[in-house]
Amino acid sequence: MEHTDIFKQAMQELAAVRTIQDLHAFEARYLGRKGLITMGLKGLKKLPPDQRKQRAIELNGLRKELESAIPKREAEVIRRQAQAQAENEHFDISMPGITNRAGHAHPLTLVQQEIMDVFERMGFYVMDYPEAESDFFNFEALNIPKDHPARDMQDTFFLEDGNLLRTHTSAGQVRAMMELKPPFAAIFPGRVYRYEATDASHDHTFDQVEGLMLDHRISVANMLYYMQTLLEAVLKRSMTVRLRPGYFPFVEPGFELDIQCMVCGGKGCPVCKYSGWVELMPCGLVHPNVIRAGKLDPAQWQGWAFGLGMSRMVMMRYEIDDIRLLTGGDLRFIEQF
Ligand code: FA5
Repeated sequence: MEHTDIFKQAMQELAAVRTIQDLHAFEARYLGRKGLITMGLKGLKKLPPDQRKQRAIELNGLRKELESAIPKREAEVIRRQAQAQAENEHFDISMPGITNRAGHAHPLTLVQQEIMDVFERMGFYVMDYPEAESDFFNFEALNIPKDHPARDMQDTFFLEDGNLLRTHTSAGQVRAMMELKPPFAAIFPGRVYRYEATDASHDHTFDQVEGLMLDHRISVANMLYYMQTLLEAVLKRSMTVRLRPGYFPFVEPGFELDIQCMVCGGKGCPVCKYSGWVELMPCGLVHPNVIRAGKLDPAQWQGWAFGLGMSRMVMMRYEIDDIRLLTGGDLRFIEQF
């Protein structure tokens, strides 16, 4: 009989359903708006009156049955799918895991941190200031007027807005005088830029640390003490240095402090240009014109300043034979620290 057939057929089809998609299709086929049961009930009036009641009972019975059987089947299908997935997955507990690579500080950062620690312990203030700087602070305030030949000592990257990339940390000297008010002692580490050809000991982008102390009675001996403390703290071994006269418009007298090349032990190499010496830390007593630019009276205030070539200091400390490795971004090099 037809109604028994449709009931049996529906139950067989439901038992054969293996996926959720098939189950949804099955549900639509029987219970959907155009499904067999819905259409069957709508077509009742076309049946001879004596068959209508029986047919209605069968179809409604089948609908009730399916409405409770479909959710049960759905739960069963989901359970089987999850089971099949779990059986196909392999978990090998002997496989090595994925480790996270821990980063670490760059050698320039390590040395800068040490320098800051040493000076902070001696009561120095650590100052930060802009890398894009005005001509005034980088040159003019440092006793280097526009047409001064000393401008050629440092080739400059000029910016379109009239500023420049600071060529040396000395650019912070007059800022410090204006902001900190003497007496004070400060260091200002920072990146500096020069439009220069590069070689083993020169880069266009490198780091310096400026030291500046302003007080009433300042002497060269006083300055040498701090420079020596710095060198001993960072290089951590005995070293040979030499002090010779040096010219910088913003100091008088001015000196160059050279260190015997630690890469070759003074024998001569590309880092020291085969001279055995590396220029490391020029210094001097602050020129009265610079003190005036800081709106202070040079009759009252004197100062010393040094400009440490920190990138070169890092080279000496770790015996690195090419400065360009420091900012070259080669991880094989950086990972060694
Ligand atoms: C200056 O920059 C002065 N501002 C230093 C100074 C400060 C003098 C305070 C007096 C008082 P100089 O151009 O020589 O000076 O640079 C200072 C140091 O930076 C050098 O001794 C050297 O160690 C380092 N240096 C200079 N040019 C480069 C470069 N292209 N690459 C890497 N290091 C450099």
